[in-house]
Amino acid sequence: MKVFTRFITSSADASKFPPPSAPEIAFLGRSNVGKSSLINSLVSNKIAKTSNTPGRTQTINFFEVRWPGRPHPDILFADLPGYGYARVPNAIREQWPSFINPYLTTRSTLALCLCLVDANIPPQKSDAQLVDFLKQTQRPMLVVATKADRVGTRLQASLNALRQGLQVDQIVAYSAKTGLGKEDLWKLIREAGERLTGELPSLTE
Ligand SMILES: Nc1nc2c(ncn2[C@@H]2O[C@H](COP(=O)(O)OP(=O)(O)OP(=O)(O)O)[C@@H](O)[C@H]2O)c(=O)[nH]1
Ligand SMILES: [Mg+2]
Repeated sequence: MKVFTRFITSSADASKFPPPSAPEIAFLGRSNVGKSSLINSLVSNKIAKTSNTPGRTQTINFFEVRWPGRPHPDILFADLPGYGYARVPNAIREQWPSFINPYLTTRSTLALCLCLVDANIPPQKSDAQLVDFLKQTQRPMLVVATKADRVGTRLQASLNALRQGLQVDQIVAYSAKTGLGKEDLWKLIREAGERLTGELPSLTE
């Protein structure tokens, strides 16, 4: 079954975020790790702009996701600007504390923070910092290892290294190219949404 997706708004200013409504899933991670590609893969639609140029997404882009036949959005996706890329202009790096930290700490409908890390590279300090920050905020969080299609036979070893380096119990391996992990991740997203709102309709009906 296909979900309906629609871009809602793009904002760099906490006062202009859409009013909290459906449970929200935040996509976080270093520039170029595959945040926008992951959103597109989940909804089978090229709705979020992807690019080979790191730092392309510079505001929080909100998308609504609606199951067929439902009157209101079931879930919102928030595509956040990437961090940790040296060539991202200072102005953007400085925005992190001013609007991303408040978003992560105060957004009432934030149901799950997906922390994306590249499955092909060892744990990075900036990723560990984000994971630690989210642990402190006590927001529900899940690490997703992206671009798993490129890792080949080293995947398990790579996931173990990430789990250890980031000090987390669970990592979902994902490939926007092959769809690996898509079913598992949707299940975890739905469960996170349901913790806020009660039961969501089945996607496989
Ligand atoms: N092989 C492979 N390439 C991927 C995958 N996901 C993303 N990419 C590629 O990685 C690059 C960056 O992807 P984006 O989705 O734009 O990354 P982003 O995290 O949104 O980047 P910023 O918005 O700049 O922070 C693009 O060239 C994608 O095609 C994947 O699962 N497999
Ligand atoms: Mg992006």
